[in-house]
Amino acid sequence: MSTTALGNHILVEFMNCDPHVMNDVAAIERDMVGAARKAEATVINSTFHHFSPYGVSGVVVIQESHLAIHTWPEYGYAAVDVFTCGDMNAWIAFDHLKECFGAKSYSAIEMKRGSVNLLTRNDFDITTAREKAAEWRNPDFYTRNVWFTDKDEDQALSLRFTGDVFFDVQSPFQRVRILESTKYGKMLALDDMVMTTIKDEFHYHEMISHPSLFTLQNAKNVLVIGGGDGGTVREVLRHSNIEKVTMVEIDGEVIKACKEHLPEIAAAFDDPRLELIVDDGIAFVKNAPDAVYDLLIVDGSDPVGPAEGLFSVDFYQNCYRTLKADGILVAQGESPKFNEKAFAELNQTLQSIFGANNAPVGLFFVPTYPTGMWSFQYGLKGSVDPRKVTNTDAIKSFVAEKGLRYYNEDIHFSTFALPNFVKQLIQK
Ligand code: SPD
Repeated sequence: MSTTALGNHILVEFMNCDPHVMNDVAAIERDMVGAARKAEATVINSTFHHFSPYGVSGVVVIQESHLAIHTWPEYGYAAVDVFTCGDMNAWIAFDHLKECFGAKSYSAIEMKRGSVNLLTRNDFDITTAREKAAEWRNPDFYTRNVWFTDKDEDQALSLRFTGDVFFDVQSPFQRVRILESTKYGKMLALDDMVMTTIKDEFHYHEMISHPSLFTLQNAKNVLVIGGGDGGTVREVLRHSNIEKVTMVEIDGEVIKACKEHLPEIAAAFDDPRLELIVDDGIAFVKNAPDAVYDLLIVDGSDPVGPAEGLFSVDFYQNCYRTLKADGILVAQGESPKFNEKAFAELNQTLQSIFGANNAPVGLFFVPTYPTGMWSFQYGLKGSVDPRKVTNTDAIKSFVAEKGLRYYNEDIHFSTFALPNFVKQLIQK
């Protein structure tokens, strides 16, 4: 590729093609993606549409730019363009498509795009660009089809969002964003993972806190690691017996974003019983004294990036040490369907530290997490066990008085009922 142009664009007319192929959206998508791969492009995504009664349009987005097509089967014709940058050879894609489409004739022109001699290079400042994007609001006359996708290599959960970005900051730890999803309202995303949304956050925050607090009955001193959105401490502080909550969140940008844009979740940061520390939770627990906490909650994100250490044996050994004799640990336990390995390994860790019968798992549902099925995993240091509570009347009146929307006395027990495949994942 010449360094005098940014890109190379070939515009192709394929004529006298097989009309059936020209009307077969699946075959055309396969051939276009195949052409990109044959030319050693990195395929990012493809979108193809079949028109009624005939005609296909589609685009393959590649790391090196794009391939696009529009077909008129009734004329056996396809208009194709291949835009490339870097070392990719667009003519390899051309040859592949000519063969796949059975084109008996064709014409093509090649253009260099973005003549470097005519352009001035700017220093591109990503922070300014993101600030500008965050200021932009949809004036309502654009129809958007923008999706936020939380995924691994094989599965995903996508939420449509308005395109409005309220906060977008690359912190030293992760990309922190507040976006607006159409169904679930504003949401916090860390890197490309959904953390919480306005409309379903209560599933998570009620279930991370109330089952263990009703088990302990009179917890006074609580440590929360992570939980920067504030939802967990909001729920813990609903209990009048709590005297002190220490919350240690590594990323101050998460707290800032949620205070500004998710005030319904970040609702208890001003409670005088809360001590908020912006620091590394793993180091905090390592240096914490022995036997001081009634309850230790690990409200971390997934085991990539800054939360990776929240899944280590070392960390949970320190959690065990700093709990009181009858103390309880509750940790964000991942999904037995989305992340079986992390789910099972965490349980093995907890079993090895707290004992095989002292590491129960509670399942609950979060519609905005991949697969919807999520877990909290417990470590019971003493004999106090959430599966054996008897104070259901206290739960009932608390639920009614506080207007809880997920947790109740039935859910308290049913969360610990596990499908067989989950039991197998965590067998002793
Ligand atoms: N994949 C999502 C894992 C959830 C992690 N914590 C969410 C924070 C809510 N306080």
